[in-house]
Amino acid sequence: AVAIRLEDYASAPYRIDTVDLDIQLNPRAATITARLAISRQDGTPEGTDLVLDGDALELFGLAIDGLPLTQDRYTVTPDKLTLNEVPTHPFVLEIVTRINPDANTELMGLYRSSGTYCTQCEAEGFRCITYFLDRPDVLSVYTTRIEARKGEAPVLLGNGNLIQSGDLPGTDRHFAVWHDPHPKPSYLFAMVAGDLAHVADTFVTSSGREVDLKIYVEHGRENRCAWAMDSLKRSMKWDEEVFGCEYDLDIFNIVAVSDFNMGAMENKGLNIFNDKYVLADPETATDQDYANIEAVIAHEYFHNWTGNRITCRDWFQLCLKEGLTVFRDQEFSSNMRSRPVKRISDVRLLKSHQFPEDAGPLAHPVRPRKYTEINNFYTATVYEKGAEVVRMLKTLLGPDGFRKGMDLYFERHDGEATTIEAFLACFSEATSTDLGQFARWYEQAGTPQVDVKSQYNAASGDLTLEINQMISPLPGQPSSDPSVIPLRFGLIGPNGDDMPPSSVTGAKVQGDVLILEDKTQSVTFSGLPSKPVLSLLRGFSAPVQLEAHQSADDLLFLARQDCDPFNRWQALQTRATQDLISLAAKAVANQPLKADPQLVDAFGDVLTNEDLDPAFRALALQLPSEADLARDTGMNVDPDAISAARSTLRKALGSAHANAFKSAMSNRPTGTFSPDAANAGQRALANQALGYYAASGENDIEAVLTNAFDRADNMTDLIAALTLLVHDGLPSAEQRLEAFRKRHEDTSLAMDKWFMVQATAALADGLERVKALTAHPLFDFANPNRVRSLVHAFATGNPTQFARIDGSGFEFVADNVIAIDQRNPQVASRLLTCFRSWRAYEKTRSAHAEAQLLRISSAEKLSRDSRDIVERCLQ
Ligand code: B3K
Ligand code: ZN
Repeated sequence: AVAIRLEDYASAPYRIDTVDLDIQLNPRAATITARLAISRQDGTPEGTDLVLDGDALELFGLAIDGLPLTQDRYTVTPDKLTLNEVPTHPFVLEIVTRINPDANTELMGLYRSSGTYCTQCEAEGFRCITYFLDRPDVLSVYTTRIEARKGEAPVLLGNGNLIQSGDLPGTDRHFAVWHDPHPKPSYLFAMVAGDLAHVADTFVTSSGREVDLKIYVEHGRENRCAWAMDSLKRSMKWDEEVFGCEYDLDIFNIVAVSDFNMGAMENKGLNIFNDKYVLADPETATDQDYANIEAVIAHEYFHNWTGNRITCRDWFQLCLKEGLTVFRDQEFSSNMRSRPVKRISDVRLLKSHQFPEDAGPLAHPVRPRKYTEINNFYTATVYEKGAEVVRMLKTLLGPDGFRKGMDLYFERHDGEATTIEAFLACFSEATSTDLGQFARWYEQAGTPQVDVKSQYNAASGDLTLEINQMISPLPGQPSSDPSVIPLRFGLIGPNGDDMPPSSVTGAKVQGDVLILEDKTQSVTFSGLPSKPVLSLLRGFSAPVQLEAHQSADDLLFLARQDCDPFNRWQALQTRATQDLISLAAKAVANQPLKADPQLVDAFGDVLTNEDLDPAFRALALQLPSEADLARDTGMNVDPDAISAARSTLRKALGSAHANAFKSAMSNRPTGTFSPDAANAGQRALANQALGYYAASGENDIEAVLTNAFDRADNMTDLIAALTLLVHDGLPSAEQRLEAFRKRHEDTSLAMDKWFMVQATAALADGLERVKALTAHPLFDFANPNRVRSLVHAFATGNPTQFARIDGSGFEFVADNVIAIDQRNPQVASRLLTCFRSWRAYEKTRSAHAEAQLLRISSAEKLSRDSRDIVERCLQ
């Protein structure tokens, strides 16, 4: 496959001002007639060929201004339709194509999910429906006529507003015509047709327009939409209040489908969602599910301005809409919930997903410069690191400067397909700031490592920091230039209060933020009467890996005293990570393992500190994951040793604080279930405590867990108890798994959890259990959620079984990649990324992993998606 490069960008030679689609739906043969109003762009020479994109289409008709084209006027290849002798004046091109929705297993373009016709066009799915200039800088006004059998699809939905509908007399068919007045790229096109129920509500915008809101679901699921609807209304209000963005159509529709390659899709006025991010009730959804629904509903809604009104010029600019929109949804959730808790959760996600990506063979800049398959670039780097870059911009410019830049961006680029340069120029002009060096955050891959050594001079009262930044060499990036790093700091005095320095030299300072710009910098704080404890990178003010060389005592001091909640959390994590990594090294050397008693005490303090928010305590009690520890170990990773280290500390904590955990685990919210942050936080702490009690060695553990399972009245508590029973391999696990299955077998999203609990059990026969589950009657390779809940969950959430020393875990996942790739390349290539850190394993495991990657790469008929990932992994 050929690489597409940013430097080769050229605008399209033709424009398509309007698109009229007529879609005749039938399960195995849908006929699409597209009428495209085409004209030459200024500067395009007369006679330039018109080259349209297509993907596995059957062409049934081709006409220009009503006259059928003779065969010599065009050529068709599997992915292109080329017209020659193109009229010099504007013309209408009519194209008739036929596709088979039922045979579409890739879930790109037009397909059916449980009988409902739906579409997915981002990034390049529109070309699976008709021939088109399928690129984001071609903006057109769409009118869509949909026709289907009335019994099969009583509901017909398109983008924009419904302008006409009716029955076709003498037939069993009916139709609807939708018109979207906003010019949009083809990737935002959508249609849905099916037998769906809906819930309805309204929202009055700031200028007083009433918008009809509807959420469409399969019949019988209407009572699980309330939270999604509530989240939508809160998002609409928030975007008006915080960004001045008002909704711009009279209708906003959401459709939930059960077969979807990713989370959701922001099609103009017609968002299509994986039902996992819509459906919730206390019986089947966890608190985390509720929080995710709130965030994804907001994210897709926010795209209406950042993505749809202003879109990307080309796919290299993906972070222009994604990073910015993730930042916006993170801010929304922070306002709805606890800001520190949200920040800690987001940073956990960044470090566990993005940092490893950025340190291995799949590393790429936030704005990549080349790709062979764009679907492989919907990554944690583009999304999550992209959001961090926007957050740093806000830190550097301040809230007012940031808002000025955003306002200018909306004003200047509304209705355009634009670039990162244009985005940054708005901030630069609005605040008169040079962002030249800042732009490197978009250009360079890799996580900057920031090393800080400090020295206090008691005689002068000076504290001097020697600060170094660097990015380790990466494939294709042997060297790098220094980044602008906003480093939020505090200097904490012995009583726990921040000590303000009288002056700072050696770096720019804005309030409590040091702005690092050079590879090495020496920064001096003066006027400090005693030696402070340094609190650096407060709030995780930049996506860097900080090494501040702090003593164990200083870290424990910060964990207890820092006024910045993020750093309080981070200090204990750092301290625990150090201890766990040294325990793992002992495990490798077959030495006895014993947890550090000081650390055990520090965790006890968090548990019993009633001044802290329960949600914060729940997070602070959570040990770094095995994947986090593997990442921080660097090379020669032995997952068994890491697991042994982690269970040693868990047991030590459980037994040292068994009584405190026992009382915390029974402190649950009472009364009617509410998914709000306060109630969810209380449940999180109680279940975290239950988990530690399960590790305490007390003799009533099994009774405590079965009791927790049996009396749980919501999914959060139920799945927490079930997870512990299964993961600890307790005898009553099987019976409770069976009870769960009986209760929830008709609820697919709940059964995903049942599969996932078993997939992530680190038991000696974990792999055999997962293999057996692939033959379970409820397992279905065609359903992406089910595949993710079993195979993907195993590969990413069961590190010891995935990386079994005999290589059988890798082999199982590789078998699945190869099999799934035949039907759904996007799901397969995503699964394949679980091998990306293969070189970091100790040599036996890395050899097994390499063998599997080589086997995948030599498989016959590998998709472009999987081929791209496997080749980059092996490079
Ligand atoms: N924009 C979509 C993602 C599309 C993925 C295409 N492979 C959802 C989102 O980020 O909001
Ligand atoms: Zn998005």
